[in-house]
Amino acid sequence: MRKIAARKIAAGLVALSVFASLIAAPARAEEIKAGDLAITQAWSRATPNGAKIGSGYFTIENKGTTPDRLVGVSADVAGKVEVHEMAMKDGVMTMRPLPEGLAIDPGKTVKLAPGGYHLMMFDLKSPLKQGDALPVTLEFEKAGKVKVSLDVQGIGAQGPAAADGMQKKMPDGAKM
Ligand SMILES: [Cu+2]
Repeated sequence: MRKIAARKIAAGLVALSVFASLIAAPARAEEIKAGDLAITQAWSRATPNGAKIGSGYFTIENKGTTPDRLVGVSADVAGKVEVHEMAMKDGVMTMRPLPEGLAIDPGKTVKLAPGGYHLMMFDLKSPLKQGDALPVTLEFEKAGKVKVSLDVQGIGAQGPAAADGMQKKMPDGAKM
């Protein structure tokens, strides 16, 4: 009797966490739509005074049936913005700009996050401050120019504010 009840609860929790992971991203962040693209969880990290380089992250979902491509980024606060990828090379983490831009295939979600794809802002004119909404313009091959604002988190942040708690809770819940 006890066992059955425990199993039912466990099954319920699994269903709940699966459901939570499905709805977490769109429900918790502002979604910006541009044609078939939906951009969510746009965030950045505060920079120390005098720093000339900042980073930016967001998630792009292509809900359409044709591929698109992020080909350029600009921000008033930065002299230049590049889309970078990080990769292990001979045991060393390196990063490099994507010469062809970042492909967003139909039906796919591409996430820019620490340790992976990211925006790199050069020649910052002023430090990025926690709590700021930093406007950047993304340029897509098909969807055109899209303005998004990056939610500036603390200097050591590893994710957008709303998703932070989820990332900590999800792995445990998902294993049940
Ligand atoms: Cu970089």
